[in-house]
Amino acid sequence: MAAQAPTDELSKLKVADANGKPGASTETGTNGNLNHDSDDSEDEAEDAAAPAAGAAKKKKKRKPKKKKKAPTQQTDPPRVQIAQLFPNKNYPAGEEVEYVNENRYRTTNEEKRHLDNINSEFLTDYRHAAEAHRQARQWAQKNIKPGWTLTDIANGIEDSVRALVGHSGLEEGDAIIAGMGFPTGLSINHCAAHYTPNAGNKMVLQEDDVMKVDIGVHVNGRIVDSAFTLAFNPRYDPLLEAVKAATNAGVKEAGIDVRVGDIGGIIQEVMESYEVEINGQTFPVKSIRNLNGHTINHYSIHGSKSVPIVKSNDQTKMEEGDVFAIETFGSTGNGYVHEEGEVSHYAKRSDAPKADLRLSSAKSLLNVINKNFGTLPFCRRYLDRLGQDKYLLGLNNLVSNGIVESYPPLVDKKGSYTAQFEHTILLRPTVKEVISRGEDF
Ligand code: HZT
Ligand code: MN
Ligand code: MN
Repeated sequence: MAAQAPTDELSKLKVADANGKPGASTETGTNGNLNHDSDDSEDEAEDAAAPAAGAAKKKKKRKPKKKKKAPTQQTDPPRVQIAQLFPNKNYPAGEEVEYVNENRYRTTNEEKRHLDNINSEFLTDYRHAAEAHRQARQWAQKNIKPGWTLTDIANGIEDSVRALVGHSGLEEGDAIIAGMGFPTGLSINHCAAHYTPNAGNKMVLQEDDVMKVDIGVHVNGRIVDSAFTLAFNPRYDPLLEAVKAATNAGVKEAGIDVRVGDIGGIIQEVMESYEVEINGQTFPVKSIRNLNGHTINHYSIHGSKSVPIVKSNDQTKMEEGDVFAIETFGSTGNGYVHEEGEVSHYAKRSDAPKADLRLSSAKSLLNVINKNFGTLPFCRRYLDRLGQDKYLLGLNNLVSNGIVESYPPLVDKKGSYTAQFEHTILLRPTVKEVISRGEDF
């Protein structure tokens, strides 16, 4: 194994200028968060205003010359805060798509534009989280190779996310208000979702593996949920293409007043128009019928609406203001998953009962969960890094008492291969914004 561990040392190598939009850094800001490009014209203006010859000599108070600073660039691995790269909170927009049919009027409608404007903090936080997501996954796509351990992959991604959204006024007292939105999913082959390594996991990524990388980033509780699939053997290309096309079809179909069941039908139609040949055997690509997309609420990864990925008569409509994770899964197996294997993912239930806990380890663990995650999903590694140990009895007790929900790995039949692509979309009053869209997917 030519395992190349991710390094914590900041390489001198600079990557793409993050100040993507020309003019973004020229806007005047009031928050003191400007990129201080020194302004030499100030001195020239002083010269021009100098008293004419013969007048009493006035001692010039020259400001010391400031060095011209280049706009800050991202490092490799990414460790420069997104807030520093985009002064005045000018984070890049996602893909903005105009509504169609009866909702065409929304883009220019005065009232809808007003509603959009009063929601600007929501949008700023979402765009901030989405840019961190794009930069962390760019690192992942470039660096993850067969031979890496899943633990090194998870740490590489999570160290990036935390550095990108961390610090700089984003902490209120003790509460961290930006960071991982949920544990990084690293689900391989027949495992479709909710796998991340627990402590001591020595699993190594293999050349013929198909790995779903599902990353959650939140800023002030606005969670971007977006995933892609990595494979190194080109034989999986049609599988990955099927799922990418199916997700894009779902993203395209989504909109205000659209019925979620109709989206499922379109996703399935696109997904199941593909087949994939593996070792001389041809497999139809199936939509995994018991997995679906979902709404996202503030500090809560799953809201009350689902988006099926097979034909369904679910008449639930998408509405203005909804945030959806549009995710589709394709499989060479049964197209049906079940829970199996050691649990890594957990989350406190938002409707958690106020039980009087008998077990002191459960009581103290609940305090740790409340303080560090609230209702955001977490994994055992996140407890380990907080210095917690011997917490399993307490954790299982919280699950038994219905306070914490466990999310076991979701797997199709052994020997099968599954793929996933996922985007978070905002149904803004004026436009649909595919907030997690990048050049990659
Ligand atoms: C649960 C726990 C997590 C939400 C979907 C998902 C990853 O399968 C309604 C529909 C993170 C996310 C979730 F730690 N799940 N998206 N990305 N997993 S889900 C779900 O439980 S609830 C689908
Ligand atoms: Mn996800
Ligand atoms: Mn999701």
